[in-house]
Amino acid sequence: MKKVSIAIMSLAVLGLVSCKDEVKEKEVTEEVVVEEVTKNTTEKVVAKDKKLSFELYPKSDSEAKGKVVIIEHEGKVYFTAEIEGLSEGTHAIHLHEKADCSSDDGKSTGGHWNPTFTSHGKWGSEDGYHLGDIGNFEANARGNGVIDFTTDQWCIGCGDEKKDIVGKAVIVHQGVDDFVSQPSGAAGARISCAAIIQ
Ligand SMILES: [Cu+2]
Ligand SMILES: [Zn+2]
Repeated sequence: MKKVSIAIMSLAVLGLVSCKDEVKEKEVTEEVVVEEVTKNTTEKVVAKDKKLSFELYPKSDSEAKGKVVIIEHEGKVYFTAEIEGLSEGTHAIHLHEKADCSSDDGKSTGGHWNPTFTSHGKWGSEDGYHLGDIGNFEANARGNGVIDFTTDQWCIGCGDEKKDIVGKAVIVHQGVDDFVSQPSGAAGARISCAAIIQ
């Protein structure tokens, strides 16, 4: 009886090992294929790039929702957010310090992500800016807005706390970031929220 169960167990272990190998082989093949395809297109994504995509959910009784895609490619991070259900006009968008969208007003995400302990401001300003200070974008008459943002000052999951955006949140505001008011640009209610989780 014992012998039989040992035989079955070792079969099971063998089965596991060969499954793992198959998965690995598949991954490698896929990487090669994707890279070959990208050589012939303008597409930025190759299999070794880090990519996150997630939803923005309405907060503060708004209808603002959307999709965020973040890709790290050769040392640069490409951030794209597509948002709908906005009021027409200018809205602020930031990274806030905690990936916690649990509260109805989005305040569970804390203040702006500011790992370099500077003052709030316009991205690139000599007077300082938070690493979460993405800025403003426009929503059209139908309430749709898109923002594209690229930087080499972020990373996805690199573990450097002065660069790593994993564990932070994306917040869209009802109002405009004035780039002056401290500590957050007086951008009003937090109307949409997404947690950046790997
Ligand atoms: Cu904000
Ligand atoms: Zn800020």
